[in-house]
Amino acid sequence: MGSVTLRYFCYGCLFTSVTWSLVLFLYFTLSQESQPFRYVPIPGGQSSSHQQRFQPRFTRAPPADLPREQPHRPAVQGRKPVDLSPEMGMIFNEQDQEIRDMGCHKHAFNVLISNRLGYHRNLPNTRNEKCKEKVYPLALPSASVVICFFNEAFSALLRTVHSVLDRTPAHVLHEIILVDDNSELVDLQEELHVYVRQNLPGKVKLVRNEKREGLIRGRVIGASHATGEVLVFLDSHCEVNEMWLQPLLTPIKEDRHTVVCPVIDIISADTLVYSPSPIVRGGFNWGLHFKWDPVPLSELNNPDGAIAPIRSPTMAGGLFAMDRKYFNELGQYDSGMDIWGGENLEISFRIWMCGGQLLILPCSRVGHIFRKRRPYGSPGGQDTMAHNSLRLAHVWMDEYKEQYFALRPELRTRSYGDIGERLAVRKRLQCHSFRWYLDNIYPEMQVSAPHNKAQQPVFVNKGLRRPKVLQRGRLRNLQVDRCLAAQGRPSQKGSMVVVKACDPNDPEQEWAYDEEYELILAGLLCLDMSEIRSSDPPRLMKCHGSGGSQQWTLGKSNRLYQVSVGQCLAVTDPLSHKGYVAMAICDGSQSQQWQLEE
Ligand code: LR7
Ligand code: MN
Repeated sequence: MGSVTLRYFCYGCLFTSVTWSLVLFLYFTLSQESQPFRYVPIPGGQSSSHQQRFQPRFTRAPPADLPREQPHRPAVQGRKPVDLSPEMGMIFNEQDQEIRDMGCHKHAFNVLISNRLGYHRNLPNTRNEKCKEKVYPLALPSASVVICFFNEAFSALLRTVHSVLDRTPAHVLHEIILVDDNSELVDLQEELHVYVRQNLPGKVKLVRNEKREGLIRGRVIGASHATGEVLVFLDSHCEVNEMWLQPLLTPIKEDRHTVVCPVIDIISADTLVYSPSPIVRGGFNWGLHFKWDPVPLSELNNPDGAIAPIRSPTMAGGLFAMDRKYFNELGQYDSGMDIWGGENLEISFRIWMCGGQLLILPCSRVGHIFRKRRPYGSPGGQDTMAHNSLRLAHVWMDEYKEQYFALRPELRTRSYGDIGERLAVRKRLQCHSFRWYLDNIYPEMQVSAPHNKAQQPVFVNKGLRRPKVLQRGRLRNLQVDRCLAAQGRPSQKGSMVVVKACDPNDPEQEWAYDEEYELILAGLLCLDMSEIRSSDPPRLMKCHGSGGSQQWTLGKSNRLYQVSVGQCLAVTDPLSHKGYVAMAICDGSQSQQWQLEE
């Protein structure tokens, strides 16, 4: 395609007519042998009324060391490796346009491409080479795969189901349970019924909730229908990769108190391209948002190196396997939690604090479509993440819930329903304290001291002592060759930052990077990333000296990594002159490369 870059924006659903003419011209001149697309149109239905913005909470380091080879299993007949060339998203007529636009609106990913991919495709082998040498027992516990969905795109859901059927040995796959969480899309409901009856008899069960329950109660309902020995939860827009299940079932067979997660590979919401994720593990910040952390050396320091199981303080939430009886003994989920959010940290704390362990298995890979916003809200429009987080803080976090309230003081007096049953779970299982969890499982977590039940925690006051500056200079973005500066004045608290033409003589472009990992502009304000609204862009704020939201790592790889949200600073639209930047999944791309030059 020469120097012309074809780009798909699902987020915001932008595609100008100029681009169209160009795309069509290039398509008709360059591509003669394109194959007919498999095509499953989904007629429109009702759309969900509350659209929430959210931030992909995912970090990637440059996947340099990961092999990108072809699938080692021969392609199944009729399932050619998918050529995700730019034509895949081409719009030929008004119907295509409508599918694309409605898809963006209702599902927040490119449904046109998803439909064209069909229900089967080959995936790149993203596992480390050494995984092939691993031998797993033939006799493994049987698995019930539980997939909850609400208004999911038909093709994405069916690709999830078929990827499981295609890539799981029959003797370990006991069943797949689809829990329709009272989806409003009438066609989805009807088509799915027919499809399951006609094409998926036997192992696939379809359950429909009479009212919308949310993914947390939805999973408990799914689990109550399951009869396999192990429960495997998946989101409804996943694709499992080769040999995904055996590495997960093996540690559970060895110790039923082990809960396991695959590495979650990335399926782009814009292009549906499947790409490998690096090995990271789960953490969280005091805003009670999940984040990815680098794996500490102590975890990698074992004979199996890159492929050994990794102890993870938390899980992302959607993709994990657990002994079914253990799931019940451990208290399933908190059924007082609604719709979305918080349950991932709750079950993670519960596993560790009550005698279990949580592992990530690098040899198990499952792709997930990462969307830039959630295309649905809660039925009453409530902030279910805050409600659920409050419940988890009150049940599990002891005095450390003050860390959360310091960031969310308005929630201190908010009611959160009855937690008696959950406190009883904690007592019955004789769980450790949250302090124990922090000391033993997540010692990397920084705690602001002192914390006191009655008051907000007081941040350590550094008085006049300023941390030592390690480096000074302009922060040049290597893709656009422009420098990071305040959008307004560098003295203006709350100002956003943008990239501007670099000017070596402009003191307003001078950043200081100090031993506390702060980035200070023009000696005035610190680059700060809100832990509460992690979808906001970073801003200039008064330096508070307590790390977290103002802690940035500027590594050899040239990325500017924000510790609290676990993401990297990126130029959002390199072609635009506005110069906007935002936090994004770390993917090692040029837009995320920065150089601090004197
Ligand atoms: O009311 C609902 N009912 C549902 O059945 C709302 C959602 N759902 C379904 C939905 O169709 C989907 O299959 O629940 C599943 C998860 O919802 P998503 O895909 O909107 O969630 P997410 O991927 O944005 O969010 C992550 O965090 C959630 C917190 O509640 C859940 O734990 C998700 O399962 C989880 N997803 C992952 O962990 C995938 C990797 C993402 C990362 C990091
Ligand atoms: Mn998801």
